[in-house]
Amino acid sequence: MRADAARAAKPLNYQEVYNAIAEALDNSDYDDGSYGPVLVRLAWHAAGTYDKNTGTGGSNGATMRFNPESAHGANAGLSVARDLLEPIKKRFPQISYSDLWSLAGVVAIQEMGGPTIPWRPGRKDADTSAACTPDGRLPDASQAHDHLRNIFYRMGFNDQEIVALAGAHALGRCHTDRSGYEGPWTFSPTTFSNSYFKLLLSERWVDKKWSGPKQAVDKATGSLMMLPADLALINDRVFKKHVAEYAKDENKFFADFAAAFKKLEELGVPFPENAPTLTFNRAAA
Ligand code: DDH
Repeated sequence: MRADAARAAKPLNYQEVYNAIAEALDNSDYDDGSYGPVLVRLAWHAAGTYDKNTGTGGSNGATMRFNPESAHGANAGLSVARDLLEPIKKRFPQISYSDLWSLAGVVAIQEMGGPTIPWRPGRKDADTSAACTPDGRLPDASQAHDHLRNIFYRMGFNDQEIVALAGAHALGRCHTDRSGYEGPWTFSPTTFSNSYFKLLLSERWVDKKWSGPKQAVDKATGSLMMLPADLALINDRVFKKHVAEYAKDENKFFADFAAAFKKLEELGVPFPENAPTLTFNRAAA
């Protein structure tokens, strides 16, 4: 048997795949020093296309490999994350792209100090672009609470889950050459924490003075940002109640985020009946 074939026949040890992704996260020349945030965004955009009424979209299929989905405006910049995972796909050819992308989200969150997220393998890749979802299924950052509810209710989430998931904006930043927006949400964009909720409530958010799209900056330093869709979480009574709860209680946020992110990653996935639920040890621990 050739070496490749022998490797392909061996059952996959997902903790080994986890460790390989964890090793690829740090790069001092990229953004804030980690590919973690953009991997989380890849996992979320692959899954967040789900429509519970038609059963279409979701992380199964990894249809963002294909045009037109790869070229949807919301997915600008995500080729960075897909390309980063390519050598890992080559090293572990048995894993599907759709499992690899969703596992990468789990790895990034855990390695950046977030909660343990139970994960199940079993996603299968689509062969052609025929399964690509139409543009417009992911949230539009310029819009407010009604839009958020329409988008996330379509996936099957409730108000509390919408707020918990938005806490991922503790991580990463906006790039003018991707979304058109600019800046990070928190002072520690490679650490998973409840800072996003704390800052939403503690800072004064004012319009950024620039020729770019409407966004807010913190009045005190001008170095942090909020999208109109972020501010919608404190301009709506029900959303704001959850923001306040998560700002006060990080453990509660971690528990609720882990549950909601697992649900997101599993939307519409026809797992084999015997698919085990796995949890992974942190490589950095
Ligand atoms: Fe987000 N997000 N997101 N987001 N997101 C952006 C970046 C990141 C919205 C818009 C943007 C979630 C929800 C929303 C992450 C995770 C998650 C950017 C900037 C925009 C714009 C992209 C760029 O310029 O590079 C909107 C709108 C919503 C919403 O309305 C709810 C959710 C649910 C998650 C999640 O992971 C569960 C992460 C991480 C980033 C940082 C990416 C990076 O490269 O850094």
